[in-house]
Amino acid sequence: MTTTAPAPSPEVSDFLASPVLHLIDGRNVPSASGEVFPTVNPCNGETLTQVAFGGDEDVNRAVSAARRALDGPWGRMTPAQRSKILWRVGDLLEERVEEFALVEALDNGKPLTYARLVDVPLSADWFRYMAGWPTKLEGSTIPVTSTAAPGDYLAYTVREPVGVVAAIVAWNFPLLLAAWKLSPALAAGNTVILKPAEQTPLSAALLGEVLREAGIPDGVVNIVQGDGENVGAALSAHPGVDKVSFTGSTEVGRHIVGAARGNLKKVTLELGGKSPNIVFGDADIDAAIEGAAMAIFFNQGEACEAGSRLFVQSTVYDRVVEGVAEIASTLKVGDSLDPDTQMGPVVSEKQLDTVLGYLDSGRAEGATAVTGGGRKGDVGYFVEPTVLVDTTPNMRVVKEEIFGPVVTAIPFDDIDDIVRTANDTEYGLAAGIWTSDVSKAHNVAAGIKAGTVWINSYHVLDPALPFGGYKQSGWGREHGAAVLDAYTETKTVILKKG
Ligand code: TXE
Repeated sequence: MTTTAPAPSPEVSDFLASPVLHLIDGRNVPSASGEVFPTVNPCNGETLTQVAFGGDEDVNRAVSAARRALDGPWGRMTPAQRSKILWRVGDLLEERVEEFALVEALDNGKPLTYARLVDVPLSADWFRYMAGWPTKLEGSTIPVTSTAAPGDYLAYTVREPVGVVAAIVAWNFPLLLAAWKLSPALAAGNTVILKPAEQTPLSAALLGEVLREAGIPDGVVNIVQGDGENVGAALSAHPGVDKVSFTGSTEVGRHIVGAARGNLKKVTLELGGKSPNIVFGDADIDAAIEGAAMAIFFNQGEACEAGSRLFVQSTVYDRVVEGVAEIASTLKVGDSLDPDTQMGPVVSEKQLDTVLGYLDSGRAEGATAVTGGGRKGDVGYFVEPTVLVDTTPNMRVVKEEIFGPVVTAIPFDDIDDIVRTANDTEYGLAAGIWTSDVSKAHNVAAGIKAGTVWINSYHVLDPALPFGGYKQSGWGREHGAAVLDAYTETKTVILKKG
């Protein structure tokens, strides 16, 4: 694949010139074992730099540092002081937007243009939104009325941090997912060990610099790099960790729940999806076509809420499929640093094999690719934006999360049937509805079993809006006021009055 990509900036070249270390107790340190692993640019498979490969000892040190920091200056800070620091993190991210965007694009493969417009500014938004919460975590005064507790009582609740939080994140939005975990955890006064995905360790290391510069005390945020089998599993099972907040596959979510049983640590999970995107005949069809394409092809289809099952009312099916296929075939797929690129490669060779495996299985089971259907080029991990038709409900491409730029387009006639079909999945993260009939929109939204339903829009995420999954798409909600419940314990205090 040809590229007109610019060379990385001097700051980023300097950053990549030495191995990326862990951040433990305020210091950048190598692994206790001295081991490193490479992180590669998915546009060409070349190594970007080496990264410390964490193990048990690094995890133990990070957990001890986080435990100590709970009772240190962080625990003694006023909520207003914590607010200021979180706001400053947002400012610093914005100041260094170019550097963060470049690192994210190189490491993940997403277009630099989108990293600059979406990943970095949204991460700043999250820190700023959450900066408002420390001063608003209130308890309440509650009347005691039980017949078993005669007497005059004063009872009230206070919100306290859960304690030491392990934040284990995926590789599709490395910086943003870290912001989704860190900003509410810190707003609520917790300390954190962040484990970035091994495919995309870089932006977290830069975030570590920003957090320290903003005034986060030593040990409050620790970053342990490495893989899931070693670092992720050790954190999930660690008796010194009070809570795990995870974003990743449903399969690993199950492992984490199992590992967390030892000390019954709190667990919240943001997992996979196979979200329905439903276009009715009365929709603004041009907007629906564009929305349906963006719902699946944004971020190479590597989005947990991607609209990967496109249901279209029969009356407009041909037009919508043709329109989405037209967009797919004209999307500029290329090097993440090329300013014209609209879609980059998938994140890794493993992910490329997974997506190509699904395309093979779809073909073998009788599906047809209207456009795309294979790998693009032979350098890097590029996949053609693909629209599949002639599917049946039991095909793997219809049932399983592909996590690549592949959509199945399926016709429907009846509104009751479509709600049933849309819900015929083990997932329940998100859904889209395209119609100009307001009653229909709300009726269908009421019937859909998913944590987020977009009407005449898609992928709209906001720090104030709860986000999370029904069914096997997760436990708990992130963002908004809802996420603070997941990062606080409520203590009830009861005083018998004199
Ligand atoms: O994710 P993993 P993978 C889905 C998507 C994708 C599939 C596989 O369908 O094709 O998952 O991706 C850490 N204990 N999603 O294998 O393994 C790991 O190191 C503790 C959807 O890359 O779930 C990384 O930091 N942690 C998803 C994180 O889990 C473990 C986004 C996620 O990696 C661990 C990503 C273990 N035993 C993939 N094993 C979404 N919800 O958006 C791994 N990890």
